[in-house]
Amino acid sequence: MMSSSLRRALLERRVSLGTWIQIGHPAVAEVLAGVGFDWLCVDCEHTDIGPAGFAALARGMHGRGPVPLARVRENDTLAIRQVLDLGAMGVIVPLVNSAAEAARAVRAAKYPPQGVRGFAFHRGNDWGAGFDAYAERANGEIAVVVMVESRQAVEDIDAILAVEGIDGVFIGPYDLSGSYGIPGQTSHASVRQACARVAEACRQAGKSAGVHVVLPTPDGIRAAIEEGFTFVAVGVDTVFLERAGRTAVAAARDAAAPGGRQRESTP
Ligand code: 3PY
Ligand code: MG
Repeated sequence: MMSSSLRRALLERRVSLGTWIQIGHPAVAEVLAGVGFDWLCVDCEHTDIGPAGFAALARGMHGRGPVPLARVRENDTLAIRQVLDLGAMGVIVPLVNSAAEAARAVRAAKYPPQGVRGFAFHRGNDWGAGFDAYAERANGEIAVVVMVESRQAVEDIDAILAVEGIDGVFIGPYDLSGSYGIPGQTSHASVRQACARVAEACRQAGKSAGVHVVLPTPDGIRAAIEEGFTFVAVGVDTVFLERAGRTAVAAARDAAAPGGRQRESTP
């Protein structure tokens, strides 16, 4: 998917599927960039992935298809500017609780006059070789998505969505459940109601409704899309690795067992 088409897909509320990278090695980006996701989001909030790690992952994705996104470590001007300069074509900003905080994220991500992002030569504009073209397109192509992860954000959802420059919101189900006093109970009725409220507000505002299906199942993805979510993060690299590892070891032990038993019973 082209980065310009990701922002368009968000605003047209077309379904896009991505996943989450928490392992800061470029091989992970190279592998996941080849499996068919529309976008890959590097998690700089809950990992040790800093700017250099993000750049290495973005290089791993380069030219392979998915749009590179970053979940920045916090709603901070420098954190947002750095990942954009390093090649992110969208930011996902955690823990945004109000319209004022959403406006702050937009300002950091947009060049003047809409925002305060500084101009420079950087990886995103081919170290200056593509300065003019990048400067002209950046505000229109870079996606700004803020995370709804608290009861307060759910209550303020209409005001958050009304902020110009916000292309969509993205629910972090774990923080959201924590905010309702039931950490980890992402299927609890209060969390489900909050998700439904956010999805409906996005539909009315004509902006993208995003959600992270951290432990993905076909039913979970189908339910999210039926609920109105259009920007869906499917799993996490670590979850894929853990699941595949368990499946492989279970299969290997199964395959090894008869032979083992046979060997033991052979005189
Ligand atoms: C959460 O569930 O809080 C998240 O941030 C998932 O990405
Ligand atoms: Mg979170």
